[in-house]
Amino acid sequence: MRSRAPLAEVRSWPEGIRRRYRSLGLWTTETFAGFIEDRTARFADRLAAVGTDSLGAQHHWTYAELARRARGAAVRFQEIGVAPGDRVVVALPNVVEYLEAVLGLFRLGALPVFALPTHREAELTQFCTLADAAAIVVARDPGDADQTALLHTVADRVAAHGVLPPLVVDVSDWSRGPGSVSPAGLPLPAHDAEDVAFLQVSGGTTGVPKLIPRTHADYLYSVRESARICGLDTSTVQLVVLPAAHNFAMSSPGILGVLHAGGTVVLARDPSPRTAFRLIEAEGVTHTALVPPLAQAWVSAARRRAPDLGSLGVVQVGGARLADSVAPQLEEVLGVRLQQVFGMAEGLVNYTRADDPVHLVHTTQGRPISAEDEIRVVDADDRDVADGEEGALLTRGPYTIRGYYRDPRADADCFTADGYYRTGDRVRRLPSGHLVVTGRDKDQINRAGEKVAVDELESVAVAHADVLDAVAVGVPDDYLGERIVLVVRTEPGRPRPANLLDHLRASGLATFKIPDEVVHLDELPVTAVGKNSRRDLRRLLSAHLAADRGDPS
Ligand code: OOB
Repeated sequence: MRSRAPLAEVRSWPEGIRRRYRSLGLWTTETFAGFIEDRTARFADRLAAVGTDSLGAQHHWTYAELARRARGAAVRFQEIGVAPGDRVVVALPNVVEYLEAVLGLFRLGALPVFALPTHREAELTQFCTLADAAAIVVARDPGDADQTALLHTVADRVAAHGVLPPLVVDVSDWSRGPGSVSPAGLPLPAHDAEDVAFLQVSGGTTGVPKLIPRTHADYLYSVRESARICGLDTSTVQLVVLPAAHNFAMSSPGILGVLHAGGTVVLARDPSPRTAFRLIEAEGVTHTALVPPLAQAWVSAARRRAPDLGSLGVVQVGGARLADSVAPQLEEVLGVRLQQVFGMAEGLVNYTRADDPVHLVHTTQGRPISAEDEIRVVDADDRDVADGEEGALLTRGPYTIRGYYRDPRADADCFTADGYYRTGDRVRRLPSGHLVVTGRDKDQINRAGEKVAVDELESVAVAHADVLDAVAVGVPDDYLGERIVLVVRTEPGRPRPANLLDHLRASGLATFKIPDEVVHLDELPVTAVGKNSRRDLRRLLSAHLAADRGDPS
């Protein structure tokens, strides 16, 4: 039988820099397994988590219960053959078993690979193959034939890459069963805190999403600092409406920040204002994190319904640019303090601070977590620009990766020779250190905070027999920030491919990558060297769409 490969080598920080982070006390010897044991013992009787399981039953778990379940999950994984060091793809919605499974994997010493529940065959195959995953964890819906087919397809595609297909672990059996065993003696995994603890997925600028290796030491540093900056303590009740596996919901300060501080995590199964407002009232929620479109949806729903949001103190907004005009409305209508968050799964996270002047909170995306975060804003030749001027954002620091997982080409493109990560974002830095996000260099669409690599979508579109060429562009949208418009060129005189959207769906792309609109053109604008010109296309589309709306030109 073929066996799983050990974790591949990852590009790490130079030894001198590692020593510096250790000696400054930023990196400690704490590992995730130790973190879980320590916090669950320290806060044993406090309420840790509230949410529904995948079959719809409500749960309220104390920290002691969470510890028992994490150990139980660790044993379940161990019994089916998952070993410390193995990678396990987690593809779960915001159900309580997510916490059970993830903490269980950490407790065992296996490495979660954090997929999103909206990822489909294309992405899941990529993650399982690249990570050589021992298992994939899902909440199986017995009535959903598509999901069963999807898991078979993933197994087949992974096998076609010469990799052992992952075992499928169905967490919906967990709540149905008699409850898991509680082995007191489960040993702590023998990990070094500077080992990789898990893999997260990048939004991706080229091809399918890349995997991001994060270590215990770097990530737990960002968790502790985030919890401190955001003022979390045992009285914090954090509502999680964004996908739990996204970096924002996980650690900015997110679920892990709350567990670090001894507060309560409330998982919302869906992000609608109706569900969220009900949970805020019922559970006395104090904090939550939203992407800009949700923030806007909450503001308009709150105007209509006047819910009781009295307990809610802070609403964080991040993942995409919040319009300056929405910021004051949000504070006024929801009766909360806004905190802007500009982060990335690769590392760097910026927060506006509680004592920042209002205009900075309303118009900037915050400043970095750490004095050790190195920020450069550069021109096209990588020369630093002056504060206040726009440029490309480069960064390195104690919790920003130095390389992706098994992707040397992406490493060459996305990191400078001296280890700075090229974020692909355009920013202005103010003298106070606050960053204003002004745009983006990367070929990516940010649809409601979800990132879509344009070339991934385009390559699937051109695989359709009747499509000669395709270009995906993000078109400004009042609600989504950007919506996905796919422009296709077809053979003149031939009928337009009617089933293009079906073709895209059938290819197994994540649901959020499916275009909002398809536009057919006989010719695509090209640059001087004959490449498709996204800029001209964007301009052409804006004019086209403005004309459709009847806007004055
Ligand atoms: C967060 O992480 P990712 O990895 O999904 O996406 C990172 C990218 C950034 O490079 C930037 O392009 C965009 O998302 N972004 C923002 C933003 N926050 C993220 N663009 C403008 N304004 C903002 N406030 O999205 C993420 C990770 C941790 C915390 C928060 C967000």
